[in-house]
Amino acid sequence: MYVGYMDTKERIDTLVKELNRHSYLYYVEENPSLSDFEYDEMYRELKKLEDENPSLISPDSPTQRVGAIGTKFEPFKHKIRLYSLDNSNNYEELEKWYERVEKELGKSPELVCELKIDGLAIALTYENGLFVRGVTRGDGVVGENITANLKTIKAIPLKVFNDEKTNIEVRGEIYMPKTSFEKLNEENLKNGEKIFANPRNAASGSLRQLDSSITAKRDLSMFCYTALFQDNDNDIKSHYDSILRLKELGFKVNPNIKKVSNIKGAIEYCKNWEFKRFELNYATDGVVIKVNDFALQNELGFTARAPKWATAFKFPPEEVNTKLLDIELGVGKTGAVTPVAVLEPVQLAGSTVSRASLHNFDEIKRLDVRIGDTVLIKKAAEIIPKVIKVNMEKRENGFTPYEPPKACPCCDTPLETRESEVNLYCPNSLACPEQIRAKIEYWVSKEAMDIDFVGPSLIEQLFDRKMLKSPADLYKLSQDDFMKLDLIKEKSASNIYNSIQDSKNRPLNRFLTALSIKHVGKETAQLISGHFMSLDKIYSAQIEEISAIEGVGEKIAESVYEFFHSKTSLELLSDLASCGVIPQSDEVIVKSDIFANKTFVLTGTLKNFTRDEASEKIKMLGGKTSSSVSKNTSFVIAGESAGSKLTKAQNLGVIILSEEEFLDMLKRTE
Ligand code: 3BD
Repeated sequence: MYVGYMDTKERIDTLVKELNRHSYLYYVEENPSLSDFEYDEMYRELKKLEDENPSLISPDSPTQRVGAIGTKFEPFKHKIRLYSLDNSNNYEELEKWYERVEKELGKSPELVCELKIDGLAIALTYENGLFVRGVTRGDGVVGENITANLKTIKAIPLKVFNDEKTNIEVRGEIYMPKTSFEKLNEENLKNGEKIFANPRNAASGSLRQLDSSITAKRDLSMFCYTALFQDNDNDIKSHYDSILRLKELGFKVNPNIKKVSNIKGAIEYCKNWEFKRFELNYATDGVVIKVNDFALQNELGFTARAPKWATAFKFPPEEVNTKLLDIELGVGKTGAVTPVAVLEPVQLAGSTVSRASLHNFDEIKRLDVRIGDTVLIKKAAEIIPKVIKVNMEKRENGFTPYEPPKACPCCDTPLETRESEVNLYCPNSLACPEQIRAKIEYWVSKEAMDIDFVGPSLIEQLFDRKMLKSPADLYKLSQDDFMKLDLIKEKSASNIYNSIQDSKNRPLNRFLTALSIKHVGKETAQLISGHFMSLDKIYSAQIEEISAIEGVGEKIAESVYEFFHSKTSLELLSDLASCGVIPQSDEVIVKSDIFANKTFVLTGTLKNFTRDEASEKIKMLGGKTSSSVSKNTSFVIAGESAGSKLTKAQNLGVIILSEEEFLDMLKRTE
């Protein structure tokens, strides 16, 4: 209990310090030190104390990050203007820039290279160590005051570290991590809200909210790249050292900054990052190259709009415009008919692109994509690029709106829509050749039965020669059959044959995945196979039993039940079984080793599990089970009406657990 004023003040100070320290570790260092739960616990305590003692709220308290709702953003004239950056579009221009610098200075200066973050430029002002104002770049002279929104960004410190006297303006780039951007769009799509074209637009849209509680919900972050010290009593003499100082003060700076001795080193840096940048979780569009030494920067000075001591090397764009030549239709393993954009080939992020995803027909309608249009395509996290926008300026009168197909492009069966799904489906799942081919293709894939030597082109050949009509047929083919195909000699025929035969006893979860049951992907298959442990039990399960598995809903359960009660799937399953394709029980995945070297004996009737389920749990946690009690037994779990094993355990002094105690033990491992 904290009764006295001083006690409360001290406690509030401690909580603010601790919470800010953890927030720093989480959002700036990206190296969490506390669980969300522990953080929330402390946050709640602080909030309660502050509510009771409003006069003790400190400006850097984490509770001060969510502010009020504004009516508009006030313009703010920057104390020191924000310059632009000149660009260099290729290495030749970079070399020319450096030559001019060398000529002006009469020597070859050291440079600093940093990734150019594709976000929004802003300026943060700190007075006496406290964050007082954040303003957008605007036109470099006047921006908008968005302090309330910026305060919600946890990577922005409300107070600098250990230096109460710091008066500083920090500039940098606000961005949204790529993964957060994708997640936001997925949710927005579901909720019928705005879809952002790229992380930059998403960050901008999030910062432009008048209600800062909306901004607070968006995952935004900031990399800082300029420090303007208002007090001139510092001894920082170079850009690189100023970045180190920013880091010391608690700001997030990009870790990929590098000093190089000349332009050669800078070009090497650009080449190094041109493709590696795609592995980063934030968008970059180039490299900023700066003369390191402040004295030399001063000597070079500025043009009307940009410093002469810096230049931006632009990466070839990740998004590019090209012409949509056609919309092709594909039929997937579930019968979903999906549109694919056929494009005039263009270079994008290092490769030639001639096809892009259009998702589904709703997407075509939403974007109003028409054949002949110039479209913006982009390489997303997936390998296949997608069409994100139509360039309406290049729209011509003759381009007509796209009409979705009425019939299957493969078997001409009329297409169907399904409740609450956006796709069009070919209902001819048993006879539509494309669907069958796609199912077999999936059967052999890495995620399913993982049959190494069989790929799409082999399947196509077998399929075209009518040697393959279902996955079961794979197991009926001989080595000689494969040698009838183009370019297949004895050695590879034997590899193909063996890799197919080797897949006969794959674990149940893979087998279940490979069946292409509607709504059952890899993860769901794991849940189901982990629960039932055998194909027979899945066969005979009722819908209720399937939907009772955590993570498996009604819709999935119905689909599984339907599959195992349809005549054609039962034929496939019996065909597979007669070929010797018999899945094995999944291996128990050991989640932890807290029961390592512990042997359990189960006795009596348990209320919450079957014996099998209980031993499953024990094995998952690294323990062993045995059927008889000895002095090596670690625990006996005694259920209802336990008999002789319990007595023996009592005689040997083995620890006896009730079912409740065992449950309690399991709970603590979650
Ligand atoms: C970055 C200017 C200087 C201090 C002027 C050399 C133009 C956006 O990662 N350094 C960076 C980045 C941007 C920068 C400078 N260093 N200026 C920099 C920058 N690492 N993105 N920019 N900017 C910031 C801009 N923004 C909007 C409209 C026009 N220009």
